[in-house]
Amino acid sequence: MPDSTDSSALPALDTWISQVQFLQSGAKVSDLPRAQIPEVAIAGRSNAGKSTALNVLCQRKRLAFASKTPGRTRLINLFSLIYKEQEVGRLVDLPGYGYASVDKQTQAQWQQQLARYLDTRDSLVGLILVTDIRHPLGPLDLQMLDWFARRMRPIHLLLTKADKLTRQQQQKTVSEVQAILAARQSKWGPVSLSVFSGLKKTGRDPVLARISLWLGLTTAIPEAQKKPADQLPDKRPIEEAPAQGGEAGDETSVK
Ligand SMILES: Nc1nc2c(ncn2[C@@H]2O[C@H](COP(=O)(O)OP(=O)(O)OP(=O)(O)O)[C@@H](O)[C@H]2O)c(=O)[nH]1
Ligand SMILES: [Mg+2]
Repeated sequence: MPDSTDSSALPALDTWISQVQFLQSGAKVSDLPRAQIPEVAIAGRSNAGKSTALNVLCQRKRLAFASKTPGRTRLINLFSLIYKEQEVGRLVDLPGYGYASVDKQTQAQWQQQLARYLDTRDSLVGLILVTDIRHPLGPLDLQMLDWFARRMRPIHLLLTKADKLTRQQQQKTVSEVQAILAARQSKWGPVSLSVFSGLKKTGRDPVLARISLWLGLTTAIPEAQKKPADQLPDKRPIEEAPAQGGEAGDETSVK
């Protein structure tokens, strides 16, 4: 944790995010370290590109395991953002939802832990929802948004695999998605969005800006990080997880 007397501003996250370190994996939320450090989680449909996005954001090749086989990430993986030898935030790579090719019991266990993490983790300060720009906001993503919005945490929708579309197609999709977000704003709250490509490594800046904002890294060392976890807002009982099956540059905030 940063020294409480340190009031100096942190340099831009981009200049030190690559210092990120693997912290711990857990099959269950109860296996995770105490919720004392603010966490930004990366969720989305299986194979959407979550682990790749994490690697590219951190400018690291194999920090998180990415694979063309859906269901690659099976654990909740925590990574520490280290600045001047102090842990100032965490990034969390989550298992995907909607992957049908594992047995039902395993699938149910992942989903239960994913839901439990998103629903109860006190230190969760924001969610990056990764969705494939070619078929964004599928039924499961919509369900996730409906469900997660109750936690009143900010959400950033990352339209990834942008390299698969032309610039014009990207813009069309962004407009369509913005219209959906605007129509559901009363339910979901403001959801920001940006376009990304893990392959081309483009679109990092808007996401890093969100992460910085949520972790309070834009100005001085954030007060939120000096508070015990139980002072962070909102803790609600677990409800049913989003069901199986759906899908998920330029900063394009709909705020
Ligand atoms: N063309 C393209 N392929 C991508 C991009 N991002 C990820 N991929 C590919 O999509 C596949 C899945 O990527 P992952 O990052 O493992 O996806 P994930 O969401 O972490 O998947 P699970 O852990 O299984 O839920 C891999 O074959 C990646 O190389 C992208 O921006 N462009
Ligand atoms: Mg993954």
